Amino acid sequence: MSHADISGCPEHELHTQVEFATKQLHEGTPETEFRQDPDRTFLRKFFGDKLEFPDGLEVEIWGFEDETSGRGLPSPPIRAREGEIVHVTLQPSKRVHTIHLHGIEPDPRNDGVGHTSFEVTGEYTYQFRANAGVPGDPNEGMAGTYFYHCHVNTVLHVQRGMFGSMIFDPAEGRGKAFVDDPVGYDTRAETILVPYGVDPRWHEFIHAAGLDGEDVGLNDFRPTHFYALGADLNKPWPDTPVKVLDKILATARPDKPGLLRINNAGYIPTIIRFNDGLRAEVYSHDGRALRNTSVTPSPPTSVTTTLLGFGAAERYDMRLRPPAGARPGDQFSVTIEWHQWVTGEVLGEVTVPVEIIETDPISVEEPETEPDAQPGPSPEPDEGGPRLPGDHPVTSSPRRPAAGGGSGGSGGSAPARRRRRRPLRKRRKPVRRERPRNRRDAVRRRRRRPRRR
Ligand SMILES: [Cu+2]
Repeated sequence: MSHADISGCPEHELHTQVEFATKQLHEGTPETEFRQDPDRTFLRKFFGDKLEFPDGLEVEIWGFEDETSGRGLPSPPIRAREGEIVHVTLQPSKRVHTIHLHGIEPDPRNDGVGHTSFEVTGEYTYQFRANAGVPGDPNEGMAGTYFYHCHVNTVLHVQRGMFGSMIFDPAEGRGKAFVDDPVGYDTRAETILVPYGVDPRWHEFIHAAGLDGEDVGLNDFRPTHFYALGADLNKPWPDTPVKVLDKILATARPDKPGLLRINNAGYIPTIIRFNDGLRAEVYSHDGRALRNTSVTPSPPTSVTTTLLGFGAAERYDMRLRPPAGARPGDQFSVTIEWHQWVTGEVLGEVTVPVEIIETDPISVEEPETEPDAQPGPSPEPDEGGPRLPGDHPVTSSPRRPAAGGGSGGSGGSAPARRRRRRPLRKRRKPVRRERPRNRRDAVRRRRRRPRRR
């Protein structure tokens, strides 16, 4: 490494990593070094406000808002594509904060870890390029789900609400989860779930509580209210103050499954169960696709489960796999449990319904199909970016079970809701099937006809 003479170099002009590491700012409003033209820009302004949760809890939340999001929890997502240069501009308001781009590992200036770089007073633009994936390469590619949060007095500021999710798509956009995703997903059924529990006592602390060495109780996190935060990622970010999931969407098509991204924002052990025969095919952990690295190139792999355990800030991405024979309108559910660190006691539980959306016909495993029906229209190719609500109507259920907070029932350590053993069949709809492609295919299909009911 070349010699760097830092004597006389102003603190805001530390050009090399050596200079930066040896004479960094403690706090300030530095320029973004090596600034490039961004492909995506995001503004994150600090706010502090009392927000009301669906169960009536009202606590002061600190968070980030952009030009249009309003003050809400979680903070709006950051979403970009592999290969793009991303700028995230933080305006911390009165006190110092940072944005830590958790799991991305940019250079120290742009990582947002305050005590190893700087805390931001007036404004700073974090810059990074979303690392592009290479098929079969476990060391390249950023497509996946990440967590961004303030890294000043971190445990307190994150609990206060200074967090949001980051999602990176492969270069071509939504529809595939990563560069060589062998399955892809139905973009109409993509959901982010952010488990979060509130310890109301922590929402009374001041900005720097505990930093001077006094014991304010930051070693004692006792959440009493629990939420399935999150949103349907195919719709504009909700404008409700506290965004709780009232449902998660899935499909009945194995070749075009629904996608669930889970980004844990809690501190205590968190268990997620998939109920009623629904299973999670996990293909990514902490923003990295699972791969079989015993061979090169390393093909993608996955693990199918009905149970997932989470630590703080941990992410799992999964394809939702309902049982064979599931149909549009069927309902399943996902249950989040928060466990006491030591005793393992379940402190809180929230169940979110999972709903199967209408999809185009599928040519297998549908015995009640009318054989002469014409195929329906194909789904439009996805151009990336959210669609407007209404573009893709979602089947709603008149017998929807209690939502994970959407109707105000998510708070507190409510008694466990009973899980149905069988999925609830709302209604039966004729499922159209593709025309037989050739005579052999037609014969094969006719043989199945006696199974019709
Ligand atoms: Cu902060």
